[in-house]
Amino acid sequence: MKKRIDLRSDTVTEPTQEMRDTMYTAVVGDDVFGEDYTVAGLEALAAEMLGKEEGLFVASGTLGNLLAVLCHTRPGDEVMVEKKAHIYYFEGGMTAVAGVKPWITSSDKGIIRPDHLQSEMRGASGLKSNISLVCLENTHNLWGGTVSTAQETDAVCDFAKQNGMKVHLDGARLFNAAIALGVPAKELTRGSDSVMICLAKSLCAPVGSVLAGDADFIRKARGWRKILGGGMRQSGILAAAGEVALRTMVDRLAEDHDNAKLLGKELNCIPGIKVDESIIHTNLVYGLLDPSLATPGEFEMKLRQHDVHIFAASQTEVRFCTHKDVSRGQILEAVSIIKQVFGK
Ligand code: TLP
Repeated sequence: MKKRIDLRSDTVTEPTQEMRDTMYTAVVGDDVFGEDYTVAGLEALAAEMLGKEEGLFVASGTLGNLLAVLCHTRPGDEVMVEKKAHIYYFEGGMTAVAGVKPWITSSDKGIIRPDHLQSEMRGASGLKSNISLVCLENTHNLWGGTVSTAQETDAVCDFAKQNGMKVHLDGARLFNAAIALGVPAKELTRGSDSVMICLAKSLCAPVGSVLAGDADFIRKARGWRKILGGGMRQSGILAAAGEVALRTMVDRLAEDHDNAKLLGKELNCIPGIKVDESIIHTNLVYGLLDPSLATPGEFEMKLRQHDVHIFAASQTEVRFCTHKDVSRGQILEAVSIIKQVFGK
């Protein structure tokens, strides 16, 4: 049977056999009572890899980001976010739950520098800034999986600290950034007060994210997690897969990045699709469609009929995401189907 080629997101990845086996035999307890040692093991491993004191296992990246905002701010505060940041663009919790006001900053393709923050530092009233938190994103999803280096992150964290602001890093795909740069992930988190990483994206675990920071921050985040109904019981079943993800799935990300470069190059040869290959360093590829070829919605629908799945990301762009469950051969097959369907 022909296998579907699913390039919508790395969230579609299936757990590995080792993850399934480890889940089956995981030792579990009631995590709300602090008795699930598999969860505790995952949290400790993640904290160690991220250079933070403690970690907290949460159901999703969205929840991890929201807990960070709740812990770092008070209602009425302003939070500096990049205009296409996932936490602002797709997640509603910042305003709906935390009661803070997003304060938008520009960036250089998702990479924020101190001068970007500096130019936005005046508060909403035009008087003293009320900004208590800066949110970063690495890799930056909507800008094409762009990568901020350790130096770029340090610079913006130093600036925030000097101006009395905390920094939270949305690292849903932080390990992709670390592999692309060839540095340990903890170099990219050393200046931030907190970081969220996703286990269920490119690392292929079935569920979950980890929020990490100092012990006091995690104590508060644990309290907020309970208030929001995010306390889980025998969640070691899920954490077991997450631990395998952190141990075994990081180094292989280079393969996804190579496949993304190949895909970007091939797509660029198709008339009507424009890809900025210079920004492909990780596993995301965005293609700008000429309206005469198709709208992103039409592009998505037509390819679906051939069992190739992509994501209409905006009115003008489509997104392709490479991951463990799409081989190099399938990338080439997808390109050949796109040529067949949209070739003139
Ligand atoms: N991103 C998903 C969906 O939004 C479509 C994707 O496929 O890219 N931060 C970043 C940078 C993300 O990309 C995502 C998910 C999240 C946070 C939220 O994670 P989840 O889905 O676990 O809540």
